[in-house]
Amino acid sequence: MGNQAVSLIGAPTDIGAGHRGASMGPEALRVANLQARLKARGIDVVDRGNLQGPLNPWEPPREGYRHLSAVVDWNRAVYEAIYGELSLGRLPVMLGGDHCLAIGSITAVARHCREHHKKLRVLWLDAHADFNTAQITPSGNIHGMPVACLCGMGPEELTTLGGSKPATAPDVFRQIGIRSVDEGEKRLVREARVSIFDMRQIDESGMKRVMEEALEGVDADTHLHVSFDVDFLDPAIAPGVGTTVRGGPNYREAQLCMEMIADTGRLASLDIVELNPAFDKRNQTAKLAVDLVESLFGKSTLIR
Ligand code: 6HN
Ligand code: MN
Ligand code: MN
Ligand code: MN
Repeated sequence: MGNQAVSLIGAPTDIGAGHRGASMGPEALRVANLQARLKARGIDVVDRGNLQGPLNPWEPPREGYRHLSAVVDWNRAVYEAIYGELSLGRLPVMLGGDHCLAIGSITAVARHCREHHKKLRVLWLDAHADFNTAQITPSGNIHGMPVACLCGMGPEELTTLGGSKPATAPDVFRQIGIRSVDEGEKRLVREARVSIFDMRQIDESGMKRVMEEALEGVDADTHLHVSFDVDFLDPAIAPGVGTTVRGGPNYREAQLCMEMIADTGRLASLDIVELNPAFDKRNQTAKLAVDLVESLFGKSTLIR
C-alpha cells in the first residue's frame, strides 16, 4: 500500500443532520493530524482543503426533507470533487460533514467503477441503516437516507446526481455495526435485501467472521469503498457524534474491522462522517478515528 496517492477533501457541513456540529469534523480530523499520520506510512497525501456550500438555515422539514436544496448543493460539490480525484487515479478521503454527503461520494465512486469495469463493494460502518425515505423518516434529516437514495429511492435531485438512476444497487452494500433502525426503515431494508451485519451478529459470530463474510468476493477487480460513520463505534470510546447509540464495537473490534479491510489491499475510497466536535472531549473521537484510519491504511499489517 506504500505508493498510494491519497487526497483529503473537507466537506464542512451538518446540512443533513439532526444536531449542529458535524460541520467542524474536517478541521477536527486535521487537528488530530490525519495527514501527517498517513504520510508517516509512506503514503503521498494531499489536503485539497474544504469544499464550499450553503450555510445551515436550520429549518423544519418540508414534504419529508430538511434542507433538501442545500443538501443537493453540497452533494453536487462532493460528487464533482470525488469524481475528479478518482479520475486522477487518487484515493479520495471525504472528511465530513454528515452522512448525507455519501450520496455524492458514492455516486461518484459508482460512476468511476462503471467507467473502469470495476465491481463496487461498499462497507457501511454505522449504528444506523440510513435507509429512510420522505414517507417513513421520523426526522426528515437526510443523513438518515443516503443508502436509500443511492439505491434510487429518494428525491430526483439526489437519486440522479450522477446522470443515471439508480446510482447503485442494494447488493453492493454490506452494513456493519447496525443497532438502530426505524420501524418503516426495517421493512424497506428487508424488501431491498440489504446485507446487514448487526451488533447481535457481531456478538454471536465475532467481528472476524462478520468481516470475512462482508469481504467475501472482494477481488482484484473490486473497488472497495468504506463509508465510516463514526457513530459505528461504541459511545464509551467515541462520544463525539450527534447520534450516539449504546452497544457498538469496542476499540479492538473496530481495529480488527479496519485491519481486515486493509488486508484485502482493495480500499479505493473512504468517507469519514458524522464526527461532531461539539459533542467530543479533547478531540478524543477525532484522534480515535485517525487511529482507525491508520489501520485501514495498513498500519498494523507491518508487525505481523
Ligand atoms: N446517521 N434513523 C434516524 C433518522 O433520523 O433517520 C437517525 C439517522 C442517523 C443518520 O447517523 O448518519
Ligand atoms: Mn480507480
Ligand atoms: Mn450514517
Ligand atoms: Mn449513524
